[in-house]
Amino acid sequence: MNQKDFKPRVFSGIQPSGDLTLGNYLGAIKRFVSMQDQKFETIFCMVDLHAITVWQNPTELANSTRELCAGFIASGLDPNKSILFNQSQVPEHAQLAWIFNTVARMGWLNRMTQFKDKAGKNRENVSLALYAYPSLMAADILLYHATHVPVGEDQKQHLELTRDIAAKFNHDYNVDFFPITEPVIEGAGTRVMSLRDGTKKMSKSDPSEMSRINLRDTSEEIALKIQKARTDSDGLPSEISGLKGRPEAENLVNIYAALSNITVETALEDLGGKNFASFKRILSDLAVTELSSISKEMTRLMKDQGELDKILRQGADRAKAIASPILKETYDIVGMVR
Ligand code: AQP
Repeated sequence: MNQKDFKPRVFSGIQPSGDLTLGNYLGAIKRFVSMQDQKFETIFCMVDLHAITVWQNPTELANSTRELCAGFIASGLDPNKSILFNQSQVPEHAQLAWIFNTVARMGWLNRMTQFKDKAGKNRENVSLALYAYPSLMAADILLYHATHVPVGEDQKQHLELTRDIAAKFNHDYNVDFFPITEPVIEGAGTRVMSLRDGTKKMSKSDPSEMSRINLRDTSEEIALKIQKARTDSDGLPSEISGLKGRPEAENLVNIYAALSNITVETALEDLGGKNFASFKRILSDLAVTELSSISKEMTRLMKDQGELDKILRQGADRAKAIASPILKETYDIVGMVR
């Protein structure tokens, strides 16, 4: 089956499940902004239906959704250029996810490492929705016939599943309807690790506050967390090979490169030979400069919740205008009478 020409369209989402981290910023938002300014049509979603796959306090969920919207805008996403909305305002996401639940195989979902990590030993007690999460994620993307999905490295397996679902749907119904999406996982920021353990992902839900930098941290908190970040006893190498087997050092260099918009190679040309104390001072100045302006702007935007809600509603209307005909056509293909 030949792939027809799908329009280059970017879709990505973030869960309003807590404070945004430097991982979300470098792995996702900063890259969303750069794609917004390229040739793509861009759609970015606050995926509240995903967030409730684990328990969320309703008041905090609403607040986190608005705060995420403020974070998007403060980081440079422009609601006039990109479509910004929250997922639950476009019910077509859940409708397409149900169709995809019939396409995805249990064996595929059983292999998802994010489910295994999040469920841990509590497998019998987690929600059914947490298990079905990747099928909803496939629906988020394919509902817009998105061709490119910028995400962090941790989402790679879910994107492969999205491709499998699209291919199986197209095959089963003998159509060329859903595009085979390209994951966009490039640059130094796609895998930001915990500041306490360089082998663990930096995550909103890590119980240790010192493991992550939040976008809303004060300058003092950012500086303290970087100063206390775990390192080893060697200095910084001038070449990438010198970072091998040193996950904490590698992580801090990656963060430096991603914040400076340079490659790790170029970063090491500047940093090689420095000790961690002086490198951490440079890194913390860099992080404070970039994040404090975002945080200030978020505080300003959060004062006008009516305006944020309006942006989300208008974004949802624009999203629905794309999604609704694609869902209708899907229903026709499947044989639903309407
Ligand atoms: N540490 C990270 N490094 C690079 N990218 C990251 N992303 C998340 N953490 C990192 C990227 O951010 C986007 C949105 O992620 P999400 O909030 O929807 O879900 P998540 O990946 O589960 O993020 P968290 O912080 O780990 O949330 P919790 O703790 O609630 O599960 C994605 O593109 C992701 O790759």
